[in-house]
Amino acid sequence: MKDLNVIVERELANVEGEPTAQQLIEALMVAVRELQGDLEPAKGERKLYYFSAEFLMGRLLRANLINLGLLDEAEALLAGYGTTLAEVEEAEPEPSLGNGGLGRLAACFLDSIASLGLPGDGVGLNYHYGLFRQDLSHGIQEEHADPWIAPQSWLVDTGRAFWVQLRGQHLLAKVYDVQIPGYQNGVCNQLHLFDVENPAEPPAEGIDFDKQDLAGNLTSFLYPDDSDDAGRILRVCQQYFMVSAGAQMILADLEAAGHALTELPEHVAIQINDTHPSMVIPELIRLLTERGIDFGTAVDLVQRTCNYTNHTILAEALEKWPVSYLETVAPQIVPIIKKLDELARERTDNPGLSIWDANDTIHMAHMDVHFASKVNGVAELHTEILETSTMKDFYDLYPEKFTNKTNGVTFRRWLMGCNEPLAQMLDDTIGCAWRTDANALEDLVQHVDEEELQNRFLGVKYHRKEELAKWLKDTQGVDVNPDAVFDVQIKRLHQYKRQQMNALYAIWKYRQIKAGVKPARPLVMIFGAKAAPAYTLAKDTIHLLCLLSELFANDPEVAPYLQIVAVENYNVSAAEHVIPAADISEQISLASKEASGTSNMKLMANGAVTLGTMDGANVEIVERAGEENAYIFGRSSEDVIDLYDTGSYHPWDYWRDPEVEPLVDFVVSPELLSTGDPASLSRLYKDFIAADYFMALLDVKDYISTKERCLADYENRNAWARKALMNIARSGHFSSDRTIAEYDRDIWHVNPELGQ
Ligand code: H53
Repeated sequence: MKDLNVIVERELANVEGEPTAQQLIEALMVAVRELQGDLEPAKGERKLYYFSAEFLMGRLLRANLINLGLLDEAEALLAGYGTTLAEVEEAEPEPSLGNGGLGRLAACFLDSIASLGLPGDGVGLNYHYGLFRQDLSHGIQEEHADPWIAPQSWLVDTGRAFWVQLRGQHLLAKVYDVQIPGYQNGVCNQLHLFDVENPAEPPAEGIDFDKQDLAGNLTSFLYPDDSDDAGRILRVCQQYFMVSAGAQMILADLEAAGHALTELPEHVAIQINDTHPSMVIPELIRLLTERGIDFGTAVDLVQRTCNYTNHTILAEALEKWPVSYLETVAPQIVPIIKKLDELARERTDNPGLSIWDANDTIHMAHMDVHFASKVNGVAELHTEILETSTMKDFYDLYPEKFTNKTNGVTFRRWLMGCNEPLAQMLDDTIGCAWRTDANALEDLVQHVDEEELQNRFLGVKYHRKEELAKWLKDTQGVDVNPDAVFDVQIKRLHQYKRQQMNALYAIWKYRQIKAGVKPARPLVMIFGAKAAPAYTLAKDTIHLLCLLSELFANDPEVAPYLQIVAVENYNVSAAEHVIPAADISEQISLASKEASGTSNMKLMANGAVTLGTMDGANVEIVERAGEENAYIFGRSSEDVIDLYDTGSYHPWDYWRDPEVEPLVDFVVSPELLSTGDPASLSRLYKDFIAADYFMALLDVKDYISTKERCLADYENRNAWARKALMNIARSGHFSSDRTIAEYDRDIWHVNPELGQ
């Protein structure tokens, strides 16, 4: 049996003097990789392949040590070198293979699949420069390449490769694996990441690259700028590269296991994560027919194998590609898509459900719904909206396909890993059962009235706030006061998530303070958000937040009471610092627009209280935590859908309100214009008064008064602690172990113990 200490010692044998953090991390990575290499993948008759354009894995050393049951041993080893894992892990590069919720969900799912002992691997792309590294030093978002692949990384070169025919060239897709160990169960599954053979060097500046150099740049960046045709075609190339290599790998595995191709659905389940991997459907059909199976049979086999998860009702995220793009990228699948469209038209005469529309546009989600076995939304409300509104005609056609699978997060990373003091408090109060079954957190309900526990919780939270303060000081040079309320909004920057409404609150609070209304306690508003590089209004909002941050910091009347902190380059590692320290969880999307949200779940499990709308999974969170333990405001999703349907929302009905107008006007005030970019600020201003597509002004007054009520309640520290404890106690439902067990029960049927 190999031993962590022995391998680390072997790796450090040639180091002279004290090893650096970098050397310690590398030695530990080698050791963990070797130990994981000796574990077996989960086995069964049927195996899941989870296809996703994003896997936001985060750092893996701590997570893997936890799952291997070696965390204490590693800490003891590091103590021998006078250091701790928390200190050295800052040297571990974070793979940035995702944007936000969708990618992080995929990572949580892989952890749960392995931990439940289910046969299931991830399939994705190995972007060399990831999403981008965000630089806020000039008060705007600047993007840089984020090369994360160091000589010691978690990638294992498998030596496998598949040829993909793309844009008239043949490209070799090499397979790199990232090991995915289960939680103390001896299982190790894999995430397969495809990569081009000869990747190009990183760009010297920014994130632009030669879009024509397909062979070199195909796996350079996640979601290359798609504001022009070349960028969009490159995205389609990435998607086809991923699904073609993935489909070939699946058929190769099937045949290697001695099965006939006609047995595909008995041995394989495919999950299509959003529409990015949708071309796996025609590609698999193509590969099967190429291998002698007739078209009708191939369609049936693929349909019984594939399932689709929808993560959004925003039209922009439901991909539609012009036929001409597909003709350019992969003409070999175009006749197949044509035939699938014809089959779909035999099933319905509703032209709104066609795959190939009259404008020669291919609707990827339509192809998924027609040719997948199951279609799921990611929270109860979201699935209901799909069924009754955005996909109503599909639901009427195929009611049996639709199912809800409310998202979840892995408590191994998001509680055990990132918040040891809180985990220890839970162990001491209710025992350790919650570590393998998050539902056991429910036992905490019996203790929420204990003053001693409330005080201990407040102590843990304060300690985590001090730690966040130290991290912010070390990484960004920002001072924050741990006695302040930490009010946290962490998510991609998007108008539907309404960071701009939160900015209006900040303006309101600033004006209050300037008018002499001093808050009982300082408020630190913490934002973590990246904007898509081509999304102008989102970048304008970041600029506004940076300007407000500076304005408050430089005003001695305001600085002691109000601060905005924009966490630069917000990513998984930053989240692991911010989430345990949060008091308030801002979940303020326009009702009906957030499919689920997952930061809401992580923050809940770490004892933050939700301030939010009845949207996405917030609904289920509040249902469990109790309305008295959350702060809910804003119009309902029914009202909002009705406003859209009738076209009756006009911002000008709201912004002239005497309480709202000064807030909106402040966006173009001399205070901000003196240091800000006038073009950017006036774009935001005009958007508020003339468009406000996501109705920030509709809810802003209710938002402000609810937030004030929340802040007032915060002053009763023990009553607040009780609310937080109730949230933790009722968070078990949002474990991705529960979500994955449901996917398996209703969709995949891969659990060898349950049988098919
Ligand atoms: O997926 C999360 C949801 C969240 C939703 C997000 C998402 C992306 O991150 C990217 C594309 C997309 O269509 C949806 O916005 O509400 O929690 C996981 O389901």
